Amino acid sequence: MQQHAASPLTDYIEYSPADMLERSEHFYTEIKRRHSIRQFSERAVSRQVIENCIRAAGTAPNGANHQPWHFVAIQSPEVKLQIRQQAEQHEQGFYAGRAGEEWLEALKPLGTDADKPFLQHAPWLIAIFSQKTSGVDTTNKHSNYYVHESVGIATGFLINALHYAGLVTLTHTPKPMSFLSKICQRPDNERPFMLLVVGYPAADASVPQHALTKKPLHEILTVL
Ligand code: IYR
Repeated sequence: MQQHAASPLTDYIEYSPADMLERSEHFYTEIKRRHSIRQFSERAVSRQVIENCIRAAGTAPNGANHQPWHFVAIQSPEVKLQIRQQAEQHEQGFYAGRAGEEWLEALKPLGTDADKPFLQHAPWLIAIFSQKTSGVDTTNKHSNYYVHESVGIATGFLINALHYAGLVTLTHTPKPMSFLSKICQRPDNERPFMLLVVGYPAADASVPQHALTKKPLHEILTVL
């Protein structure tokens, strides 16, 4: 390796092979309880919980440690309403035909439509932005690398952290999403990546049966 400033690894924890197996099983059991939820309760969620989950997302591996992301956590009823109205306006065009027949057919088992009440009623929306430029110094002069991969991993960490805390989420990607940049007043070097809806499930929340069927291991795994 090239010369570089480094600190010793002090926080690694080694588990016995038996504990490792148990932990891997436990994690799978935990994460398979995570579902995309579209019916949210209006119950409040504390800002500290959201902040801790964003801290967790910010530890994600990423290109050259430029950390090319920004999170906007929205609890303001006015801003949520604005987001709902604009998202629904775009989604109406999408469902009225812009999506195309094949895409609309693929969405039928999920039961989705242009109506997005959760954008107004869930306690938090987290708008995730990716940064094409910035570098570590945020002077905005440097390129970022593997931006989509990096922000995708950070978003995965965030979804995981929120699930671990006991909250439910929906990954929402209104199309187009550029209205989010304006509403959230984000600079030119940023693009909206995803809108995460966060909160408690409504008492009558449901999961589309279609979404519960996961490909078996032999289909998703090749061991060489
Ligand atoms: N963005 C739309 C459509 C949609 C697209 C996919 I791919 C989904 O998995 C679910 C929905 C919407 O949110 O309704």
